[in-house]
Amino acid sequence: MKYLAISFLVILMSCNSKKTVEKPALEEKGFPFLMPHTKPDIKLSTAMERNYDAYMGVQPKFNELYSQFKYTALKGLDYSNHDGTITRRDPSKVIFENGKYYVWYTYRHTKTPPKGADLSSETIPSADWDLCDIWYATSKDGFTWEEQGVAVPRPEKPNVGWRSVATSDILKWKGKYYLYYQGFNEASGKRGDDCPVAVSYSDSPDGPWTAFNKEVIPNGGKDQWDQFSIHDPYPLVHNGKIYLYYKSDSGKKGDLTRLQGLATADDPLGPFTKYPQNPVINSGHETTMFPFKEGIAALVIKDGNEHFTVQYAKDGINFNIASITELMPIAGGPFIPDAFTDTKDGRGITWGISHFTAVNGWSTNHSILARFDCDLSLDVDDPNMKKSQYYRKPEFYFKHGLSGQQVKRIKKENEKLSKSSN
Ligand code: AAL
Repeated sequence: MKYLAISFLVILMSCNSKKTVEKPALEEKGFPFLMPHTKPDIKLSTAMERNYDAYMGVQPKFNELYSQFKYTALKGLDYSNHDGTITRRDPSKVIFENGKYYVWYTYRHTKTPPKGADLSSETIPSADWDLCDIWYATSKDGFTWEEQGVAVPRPEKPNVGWRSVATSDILKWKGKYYLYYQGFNEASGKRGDDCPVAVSYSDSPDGPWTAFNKEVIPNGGKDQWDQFSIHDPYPLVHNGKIYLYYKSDSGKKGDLTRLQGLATADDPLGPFTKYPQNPVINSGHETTMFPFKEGIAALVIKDGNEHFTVQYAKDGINFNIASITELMPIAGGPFIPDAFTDTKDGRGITWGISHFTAVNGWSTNHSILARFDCDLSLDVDDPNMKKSQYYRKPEFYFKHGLSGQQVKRIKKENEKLSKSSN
């Protein structure tokens, strides 16, 4: 009986072995039908090498630093029927204190919309961020906001920022709060959008704020990339220091280059040391940064070869493209719970406040704040934010139509072609 069972088992195994069809060897080792999640051990093209080496996932939906962005209009803020006399723009990062969210922003309330540097005066703004103060608002949910009023007013002449204080960002350091902002000492646009960075500090996010009344991030030396403007100050705590990222406009008026630099300090009031190999990001404008894993991630928008990319630097200095996306938040100020914790395990972001400029056209030029949502977080998995196709109706594309000059150029090309064919 025992032998009968053994022989039955042998026959069964041999049948099974006949059933297993030999896997066809990858004849020419071609790329497999199902994309491997780890780099396959076959010869790859440059593009496929990059797909495995440069990104955190083989497709956007697996890439923690890829996301779409969704937008929501804020409730609670008045814009005087969008007549251009009130602007709110360039929001700070969002923090959560005293059971509510806080955001600071550039606030302008002037009798007219901006009229340009030549027509500006003590009451007529040259630009949307001229003759501004820093105001703030609070919220329980991040959608409806209650304006609290002025945080940092323009100081008296000749203190730094007497013409306008704009584009602020918040740092919490050893229990105190610091607002960094652009301090304009002339109307923006006289020479260019020229300003250093100043700072005010407080024991409470509700103030009162004391102005340091000195340039805390000075302009660069003559002919340096940041000689005229230190914009978009953006402090984080990293490697036990204050890492303050900033942008500068360099190059000729009307043909500006925007680059992102870094200055670090052990004390919020400085001295700040600029990174010797500045700029650290070759593109961007109002660049948003946040701790991610052991490094720093950046939302790089609008200007430069690498605009509309999410970038990452393990050391917070050497940035590489981590993903390519679209409809990114403009001047995004995210809610970053670990912005100031000197984390080595940055968890990322899911929402924040951004802005839209030139709302309602240039004659009533002003900006509004809005909320953005995304999934650039290690703690959230929102497949709807990881899609790579945005559908837009044809009308959206037709709004981005040809200029008169482009129509003329095409007409000339057609005439030239028809002449040459006669
Ligand atoms: C913004 C920022 C800075 C510039 C101006 C107001 O988007 O880049 O703040 O100075 O534009």
